[in-house]
Amino acid sequence: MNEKYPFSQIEPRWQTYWNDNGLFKTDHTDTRNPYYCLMMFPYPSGALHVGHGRNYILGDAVARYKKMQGFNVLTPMGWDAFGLPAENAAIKTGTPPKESTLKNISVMKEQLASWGVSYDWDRELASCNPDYYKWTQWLFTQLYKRKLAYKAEAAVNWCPDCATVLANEQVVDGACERCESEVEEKFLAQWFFKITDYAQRLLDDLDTLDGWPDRVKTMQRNWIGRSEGTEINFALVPRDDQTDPIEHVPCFTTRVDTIYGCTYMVVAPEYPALKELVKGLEQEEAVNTYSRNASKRTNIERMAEGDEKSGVFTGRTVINPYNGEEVPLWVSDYVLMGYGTGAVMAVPAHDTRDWAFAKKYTLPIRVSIDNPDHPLDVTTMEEAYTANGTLIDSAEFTGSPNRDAIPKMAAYATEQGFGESTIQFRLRDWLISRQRYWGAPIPMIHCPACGTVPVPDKDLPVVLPENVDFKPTGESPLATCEAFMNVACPECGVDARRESDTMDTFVDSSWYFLRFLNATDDTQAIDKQACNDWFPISQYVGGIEHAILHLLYSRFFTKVIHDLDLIDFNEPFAQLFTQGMICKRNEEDGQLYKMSKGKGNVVNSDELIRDYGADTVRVYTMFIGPPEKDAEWNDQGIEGASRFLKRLWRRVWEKHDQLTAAANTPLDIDSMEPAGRDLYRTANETIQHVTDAMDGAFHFNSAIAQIMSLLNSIDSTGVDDNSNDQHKASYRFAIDTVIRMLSPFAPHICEELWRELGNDDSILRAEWPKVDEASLARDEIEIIIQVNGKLRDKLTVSASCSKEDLETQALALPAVQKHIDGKTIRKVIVVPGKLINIAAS
Ligand code: ANZ
Ligand code: ZN
Repeated sequence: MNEKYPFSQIEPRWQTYWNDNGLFKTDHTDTRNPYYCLMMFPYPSGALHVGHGRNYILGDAVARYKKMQGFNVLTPMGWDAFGLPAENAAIKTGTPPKESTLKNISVMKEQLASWGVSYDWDRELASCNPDYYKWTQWLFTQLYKRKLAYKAEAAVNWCPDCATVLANEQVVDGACERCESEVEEKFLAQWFFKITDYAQRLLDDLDTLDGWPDRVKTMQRNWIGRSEGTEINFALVPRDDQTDPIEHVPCFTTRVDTIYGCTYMVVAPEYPALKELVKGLEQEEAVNTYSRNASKRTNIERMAEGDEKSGVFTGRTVINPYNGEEVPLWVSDYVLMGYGTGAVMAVPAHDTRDWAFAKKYTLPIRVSIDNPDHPLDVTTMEEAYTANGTLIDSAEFTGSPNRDAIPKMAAYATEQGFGESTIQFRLRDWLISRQRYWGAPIPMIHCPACGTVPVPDKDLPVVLPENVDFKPTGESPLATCEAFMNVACPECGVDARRESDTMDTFVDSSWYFLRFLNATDDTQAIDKQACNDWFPISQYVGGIEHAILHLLYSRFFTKVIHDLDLIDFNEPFAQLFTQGMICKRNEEDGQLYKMSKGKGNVVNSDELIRDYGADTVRVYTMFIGPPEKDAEWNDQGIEGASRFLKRLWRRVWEKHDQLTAAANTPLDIDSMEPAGRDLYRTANETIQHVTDAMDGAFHFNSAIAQIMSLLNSIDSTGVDDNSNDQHKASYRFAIDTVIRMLSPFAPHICEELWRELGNDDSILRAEWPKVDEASLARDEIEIIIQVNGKLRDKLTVSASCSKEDLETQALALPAVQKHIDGKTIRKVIVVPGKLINIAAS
């Protein structure tokens, strides 16, 4: 051992040791105390920086901690290797995606190793490998057979820059999530997964996820968007020639209570019957032009409340079934085809968007809910009244509080046969086809005779061909590859064509966590028994940006796979932890930004590890703040972590003789001198606090702070050759405690010191320290002495002082004597360790 902390020697040595000795390999057939700890698998986008590091270091610390607590910990790692980032990078550099992806994977793997982050690499998987996507494709065919995968013409979000379709979830404020170009709407035949069939289950089971952050559950609830409301048929006033394709225009409303205030109706520009409804009318051209233009705007723009409204009168009218009134039918793009029925009963007096529309086109406004405190006056109202109130001018419902009227009015619609209560979900089916190259080919075949036929199991995987021009054109690149496209129909044998679209990468990531239990198994997608033993995942760690997409799709897949009888559980992740981001201040504008290549504020971890060592980087990264919060990276901060580890190193080096001498001394509190006893107690208190901080919300920052302060106590207590054996033993205990508890954060230095102090086995197999309760008792305690409930004195006694003894001592105090003088003692109440109250009168 040398005086200087030689991190660059010890770190690679222990990394090799852990790896060679399989310390992170898990026998999953040993199901005692299973703990499945999973980090969201990364895109292999290139070198990692310290911002990424937080994620993996956090997960690694959890895994190491749980191992020391005696859990059989499973920590696998894989690569979300298909998809746009890899493909766009490949387009930029000209190297084929496969090549660049595999290269990135090996770079990142080395980086993870250099951080001392350890995984069971025997289970490694990459979604772009045929032995993985074979099973993604197989799952697709299973969904197809269950009618949960279907192809349909649909208005889709189209990113002109990426030249591909995007899922709704990938459109952020009307722009492509990846390249930020404005998203357009297109009509194309696309593949969908019927996630809407699972909407209610996805919603209900959120209530069982006690280990998830509330805000993630709320985001999922809002995304699923369940609305209870009423569907009401407005009869179409027929045209003279009776050529209408429909008799009614049904609308969905959550506010049937406002129906007597309905003054017009609006349909979406894409309303299927619309063209027919206006055929031959004077309004025909205006309506058709309007509909064509509306499709250029995104749903988000169209729904925005502040957005300038536009629309046209269709020339048709409909009848409000509650009061028989004829109201005009308009078309406007603030009504969306994808929600409800694509038609809205408009109540400008009580709905903000209807108000804006009615004002713009001077349509009538009629109040049907009054504000009991300030009666409304249409002529002076400045905005819609959206609060609750009492129904007015609403026939037999007049006078009812509006909320109470909703069920009554819905029941009335059912009675009269023109409507009913219904439930709407905002959740749409999941569009999974992509006109891109770097993805799992959709395993379907189009046969001129049989139609669409799934690729039989024996022909899977449908291998993604290499040597394809993968630059996006809007057409699927695979369609240009004749060798790939031509195939015999598996049912009738005639010449057929393969599906040329690939799958959204979110499909790959919706089931990978199941595959870690049988990553190399070529006989089945999922090992049911092993999954049943290990799921739900004990701890899933990832970014909040996945709160909706990945987590919702994974929950959906888990339910489908459950229904396919391939697993027995319904939810994949018992505990979810979403870590905050590492940010860095921009030197020019002083603003904090998320650390990213794009912002040019990346701190390279390789250099830091070279200069300070991985343990220092790890300790700083975990010390930077509560892990669920964003944190600011500060280059000076790392110095503090560095000084701490150097000090620990030096202490063990300096006190090596005393520490070794105490190796086999059994601890005996009673024969410790006060200083040794205090240190022993402090060490035990620290164990308690650190364990609490780790178990709760992974507050590793406060855990590390506690460990640092224990080292301070060690230093102020000190030890030397003249110290007695029990003092040395206490000192050794405190140092051992620091080393054990610090090892999840700074594993290399702790492993080194642990061995240096005479332990033969890895610190990973050491036990997490347990609190010695007996040590927590203070030697001397202060007792409050009251007479008739009033504080009269205090007494310092030994903690083991008996009740009787205490009473005798208290009664002897001059201050007590003074107050009981001449009185009779009625009762003495002793609250052990706290107070004595003497009742005297
Ligand atoms: C009349 C009404 C009066 C409404 C009122 C609201 C307030 P949530 O809660 O999100 O489900 N709506 C229905 N279908 C629509 C569509 N396809 N596009 C745009 N808007 C649509 O919203 C339900 C409400 O949104 C419905 O209730 C309907 O307007 C509107 F004072 O009906 B309401
Ligand atoms: Zn056929």
